[in-house]
Amino acid sequence: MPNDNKPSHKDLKALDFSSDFIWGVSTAAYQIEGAYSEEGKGTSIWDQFVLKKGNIYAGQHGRVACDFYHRYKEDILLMKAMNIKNFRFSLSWTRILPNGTGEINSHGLEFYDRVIDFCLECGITPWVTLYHWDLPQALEEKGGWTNREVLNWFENYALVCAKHFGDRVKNWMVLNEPMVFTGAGYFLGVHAPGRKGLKNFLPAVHHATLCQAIGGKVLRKIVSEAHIGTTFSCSQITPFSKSSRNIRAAEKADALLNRLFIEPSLGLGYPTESVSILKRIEKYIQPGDIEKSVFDFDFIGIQNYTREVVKHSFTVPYLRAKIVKATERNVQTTLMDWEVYPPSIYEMISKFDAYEGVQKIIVTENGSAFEDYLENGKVVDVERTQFLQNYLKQVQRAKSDGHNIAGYFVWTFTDNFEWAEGYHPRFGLVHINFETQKRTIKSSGKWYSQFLRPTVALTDSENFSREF
Ligand code: IFM
Repeated sequence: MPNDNKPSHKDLKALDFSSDFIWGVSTAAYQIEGAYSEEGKGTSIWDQFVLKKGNIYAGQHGRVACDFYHRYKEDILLMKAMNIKNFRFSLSWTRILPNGTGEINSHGLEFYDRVIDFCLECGITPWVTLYHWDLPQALEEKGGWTNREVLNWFENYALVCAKHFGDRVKNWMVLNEPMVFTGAGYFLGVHAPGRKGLKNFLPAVHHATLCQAIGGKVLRKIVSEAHIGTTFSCSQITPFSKSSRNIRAAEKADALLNRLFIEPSLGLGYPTESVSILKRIEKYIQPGDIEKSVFDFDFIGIQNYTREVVKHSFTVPYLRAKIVKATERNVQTTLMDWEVYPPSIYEMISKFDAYEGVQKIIVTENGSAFEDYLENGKVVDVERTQFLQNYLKQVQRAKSDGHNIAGYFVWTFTDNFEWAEGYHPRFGLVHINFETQKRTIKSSGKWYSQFLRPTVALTDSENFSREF
């Protein structure tokens, strides 16, 4: 195994990439905004899911989260002070359309107007994701992603957003990690809406695939000079051993975790030859759907954190393959129990770049959850800085090997609500005390800031802890 985990890249600078390389930070509405029922916002599946005991670590929820709804100015100013020029955030569907369809909530549009306008005023480019997992509960009650009607609901939502924000927002992503919201939300039941089984998963997958293309087409039609992408979770898959059964198990996991959503969008259809159970998706495919799933994305957003080691297993239904947990493999892990494995990001950039039809890749998420240590009012997170440096080194390697990689966004700006895991795994460059909402730039945040603008050090007044 290459020894790429050593923190030996002190000199890495943004300028080593290219002057037009895009650097930013990523977030998502439910994880940061709070204000869950303010100014006409409707209930989303996550507002609902957090209510059930046992769904979220320690009964936590995103009702206040980082209070970004009220503190967006301070957070954007902090980004500016940290030399961050690109901010990826998602729109909350129920802030804009409280019931998913029908009446528009003007307060919702106005909130995002304020965020977008303030970003632009601060010289920060907004990168907007249409859907980062917070489906309107009213639509879930009609079947959510399993109901083919979602094609119309989503098209209408995309249309409202494109028309309203398209004059100022040019960088769009349609979906965030469809494999995660269908897999965790509609197969395993561990994310909202908590549904399980193939009967939910397969229609959800097919409808999300179609919506991915529908959203792209709406944006292309309405937004002049739009730069349109969608984002995929992806991990390098390593067979547990060289046995043919383990290699076969790894191929199946790769098809499911890495290929399921990109391939239909490129006109290649679903990878049913690798995972035969996926053939059952045909039940939900109507004439013309294969063509309707295709869209010429300007970029593909890849979101990489770890790799998976996979072995054959008789006991796992359908797939006959299982992930060997990183905690059982004696490797360095994050607080999510994910292996720290920087070469995975290189492999994923190469893999997605190899598809004919992929025009360009942007890493729209990469980051890590580690324990943060508070020392004399400072937040020291050496492991996160090392993680970012080591992964970035691999991104740089991919770039110098000629892969078409155009940008990189850290997940995430401030600590936030990490879905079923609640607030414990902190991924932020900026620490939040969730009792007081006090923001403190971590040492990783200072490092990123220096990395982005290496000639100017953060002044002491910018090295601040801020109480907003
Ligand atoms: O927090 C999530 C994000 O919402 C989607 N990608 C992975 C992150 C870390 O788990």
